[in-house]
Order: sequence, then structure tokens, then C-alpha cells
Amino acid sequence: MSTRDRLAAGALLAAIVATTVAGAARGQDAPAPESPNAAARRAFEDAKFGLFVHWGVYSLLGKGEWVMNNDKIPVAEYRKLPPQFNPTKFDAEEWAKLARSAGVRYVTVTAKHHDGFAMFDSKLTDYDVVDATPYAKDPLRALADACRKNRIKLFFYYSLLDWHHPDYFPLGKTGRSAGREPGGDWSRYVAYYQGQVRELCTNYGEIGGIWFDGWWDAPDAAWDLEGTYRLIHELQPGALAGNNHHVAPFPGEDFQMFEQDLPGENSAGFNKAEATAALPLETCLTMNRSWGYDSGDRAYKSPEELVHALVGAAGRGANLLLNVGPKPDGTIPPEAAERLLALGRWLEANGKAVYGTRKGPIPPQPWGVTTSRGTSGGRAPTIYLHVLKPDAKEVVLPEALAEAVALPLGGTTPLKKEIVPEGVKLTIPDDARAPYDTIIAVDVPVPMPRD
Ligand code: FHN
Repeated sequence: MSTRDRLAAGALLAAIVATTVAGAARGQDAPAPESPNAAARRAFEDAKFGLFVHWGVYSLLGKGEWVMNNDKIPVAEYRKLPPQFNPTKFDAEEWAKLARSAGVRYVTVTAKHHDGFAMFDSKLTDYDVVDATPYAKDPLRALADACRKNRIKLFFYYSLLDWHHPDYFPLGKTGRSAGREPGGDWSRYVAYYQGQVRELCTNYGEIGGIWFDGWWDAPDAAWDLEGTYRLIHELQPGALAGNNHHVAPFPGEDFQMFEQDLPGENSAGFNKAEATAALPLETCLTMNRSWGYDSGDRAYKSPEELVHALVGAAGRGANLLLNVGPKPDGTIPPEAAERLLALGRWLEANGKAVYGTRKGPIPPQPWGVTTSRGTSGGRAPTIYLHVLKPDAKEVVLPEALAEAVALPLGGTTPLKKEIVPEGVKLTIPDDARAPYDTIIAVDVPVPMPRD
């Protein structure tokens, strides 16, 4: 390699390091590199794929998790749902096994959604699945046990917004038809929700973290989020706190989340904040159009669209948290299960270019995205090109990669390279093309410096 090429390769490698170093030395909240928190953030970035589960008494109505608000159901009427909730077909082990087969590394399940009903055994209210339903068992305990057995981390979704609690006052932007008394003690509500967070961080063994939502309902309220995040980190030093507030991250948060769009995109109108380099990222996505079970929603994304979402997220440095809305009987709709299994099969063959990677040094291109691994410890890094455009016949890389060897994932015949004015052109042979995502592994011939 000439000196010029070496310098160019060095610049590219610096870019790789800059785009891939996780957690440490990033942002105001960067934890000490050896702390459990830093390790948990790295593990979270490695995981890449999680399963989101929206399940509650609302699923009985089959109209999504916002039905109480959308259909203007007052609390007194909505309270008739829990006595009908008896998910006799719920099998936590089956859920965990499906998650495992899908290749997800963590599950995020609704412990309490905006309707205020606790899907776990809470000693702070009777409005919970153990006290108020004929089922009378704690499904989240069963799920926590099954996830642990199947080596899957469990996160709890917790809605700060509560359409039921009498102390959630002043009311926020939503839930105004719940027929609640105009009054209540906000500080009592904060103590209540923090008490429930304490329960979730105490009674289920080691958890992955808490995933908050609903702050946007009352953005000016005194939520004491710093106190809440401190509580989580004290009780569970390896648990992460995240908040789907749709704005730039607050102090104490361990990851930044995006909804229905990849970081940097905003077709759904939720992602007003820029992706920050300071934190791990996650994008949550519905598999059809709904989060909670909607019996009329058949608009399922195809396996190809879902692979593109997963890879598109990874190429932007984010995890994909893909949602399912189980039925009231506790089963996962077959259309959702089929798609999860399809993703699992795809990951079985291609996971090497996804799990444990970081976004690649080449930003998203019209032909696809890049991921990379092996950016420290004396190893030579690999950049994975994910060619998502089915008819892309060639890709052009920066000239610094002129000496790199490009092979289809799992293949042995290097791709034809040609120096062109724009850089290095790789030609993708027809027989290297793969369904959904043609992956090319580009081995960079210069080892990275040791840490
Ligand atoms: O209102 C919720 C919605 O029901 C769902 O839980 C999603 C998941 O990201 N978040 C909220 C809207 O931001």
C-alpha cells in the first residue's frame, strides 16, 4: 500500500471509530467505561433487535390501546373490562420461544399503558391484573421467568400518562372524556407512579430497563424524572432508562428512542428530535398499523419491509423494536408470528452483519446502508454493505477502500473492483444477489489500534 493509500485508509478508519465507538466518552451523561451502566448500553447496542408487546385489557375490544380515549369511554364503563379479561391461552414460555426464534435479544412489554391498568401485580392499587381480573395471576412474572430461561432481556413499558388515576390532575392533553373528578393531588400521583416503577425494578429480578411513554401529555408537569431515573439506576445498576417523549434526551436517560420512523426520518410526525451521538438509539415500529390488538387491521408489512426496517435501523446506529399486539386470550396473531419467524430465519443466515455491529462509516446511500464490526483490539475491521435496492448492480465506495477485499457474505469469490473518479466501484454479480438484502463483507486490511 502506498503512503497516500495508507493515509486515506487511516482517515477512513478514524471515521469508523468515530461512528462506532459506543457509550463511552459520549455526551453529558457518559457513564464510566467499566460501570454496569456502560456495559448495559453496549449490550443494548449489540442486541439490535427487540420485540415490543402492547397487551392490556383494551385488547378485549380489538380496537387498539387508545380505545378508551378514542371512543370516549368513561372510567366507570372501562372498569367493566378487567372482569372480562381472562387470557387462558397465555403461555409465557411460548412467547419467549417465539421471540428467541425470531432472533430478538430483548422484549419490551406494556406494564401499564395510558389506560392506567397495571398488567402486573401492584400493591399500590387494585386496578391491576391480579386483583381485578378473573385471571388473577401476574403474566409479567411468568414472562420475566420465561425470558430469563431463554436468555432474553425484559424491559417494561410504563406510561407516565394515566387516564384512570384520580390524582393525575391537572389533566393533560388526552383522556378528557374519562369522566374524572376535576381535582387530585399531582404529587400523590408522582409518588404512585414512582412506587410502581420501584415495584417493577424490585419484584422481577434483573430487568433490561424501563421504557417510559406519555410524558408528552403534560410536558410542563413536575414529573421528577431525574428522581425516577436515579431510582432505576440505584435499584438496578445494569438497567436502562429511556423515555419516548419525542424531544431531545433528558439527563439520566440511557438511550434515545424514535417512533415509526428511522432516526433522521419523520414521516409520522413523532421524531422531532435529531439523533444524538451521545446515546444508543432505538426505533419502534408497528408490524401492521396498530400497537395494541386491532381485529380489523390487516395491513401487515411484508418480511422484506421488516428486514429493511431492521437493517435500515442498524445502518443508522439504531435497534429495531418491532411490535406485536397479542389477542385478549393471550395468543399472538398468526400473521405476526409468521413474520417474526421469517425474520428469525433471515437473521440465522445474516445475523453476523447485524448483531454486535455499529453503523458503518459510509452513511445511508440510495442503494442501502452499511454496518461494521471489529473496530478495536488490533483487529482489522469489516464493513458490511447492505444492498437493499434489488436492481443495484454496482456500488461505489470511498477510494480509501481500494485495497479492501469485498466478498458476498459467506462467499469466497471477491467482487470485481475498479478505480473510478468517484472511488472504488464494486460490481455485484447476479449469483451473489440475495433476497431482501445482498450483503457484501468488505475487509479493511489495516488492523485497528488496540484500546
Ligand atoms: O400513545 C402511545 C402509543 O399507544 C404507543 O404506545 C406508542 C409506542 O411507541 N407510543 C405512544 C405514542 O408516542
